[in-house]
Amino acid sequence: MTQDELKQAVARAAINYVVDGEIIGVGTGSTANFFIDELAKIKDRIKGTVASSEATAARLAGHGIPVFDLNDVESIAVYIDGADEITASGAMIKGGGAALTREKIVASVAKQFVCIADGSKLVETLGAFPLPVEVVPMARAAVSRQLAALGGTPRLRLKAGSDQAFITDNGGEIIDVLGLKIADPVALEQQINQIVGVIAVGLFAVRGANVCLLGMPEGVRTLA
Ligand code: ABF
Repeated sequence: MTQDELKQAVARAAINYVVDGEIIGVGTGSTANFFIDELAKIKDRIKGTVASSEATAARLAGHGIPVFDLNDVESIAVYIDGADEITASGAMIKGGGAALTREKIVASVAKQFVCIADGSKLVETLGAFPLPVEVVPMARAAVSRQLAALGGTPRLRLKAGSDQAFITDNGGEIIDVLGLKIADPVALEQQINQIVGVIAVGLFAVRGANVCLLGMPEGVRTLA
């Protein structure tokens, strides 16, 4: 099976977690895109969605799936999204797709977080994937110094093919922190959240995934 076929398999399996008549939180990235395409097939069963990025909102709308502003919604039954790395206990690194802040906000409102990923994303210790941290642009250098003091190597994310900083949907910049071995994801998430100028850190451990659907060659493995 190709990596895309593994992503498609977990996207299909995630439909079992969609709650009829409810609002569904939808993530960002290639696995989430496969999920959106599956969701389109049952769109009449749900009330609508809240999107974690402009790109996801556009794809949902393109399928004719209603997209609500989070401010107009009181509850979200389930949030379904991919990850860059996930542990067996559901702690994740997210934000390779630059949507970490909105992903974290939508996930925080959802009753359940279902992570969908191909099996290559399962790790014992988080940190081989550079940890994304979204910052207010004027705080870029100050935050980077503090991230370096935590033992990582901060690198400003650039727009593809340019020497300009990548700008997120929120007007923030992203610092990718290389070389971290994250033994205690909850503690590190809380510590980075304390740095003034940080908008959000791509560690999802305080609120991790409740369920993870992993695409393996032998089938979809469920970690709960
Ligand atoms: C989002 O998309 C992110 O938080 C993560 O960075 C990325 C995973 O992308 P893909 O599904 O393309 O591997 O969920």
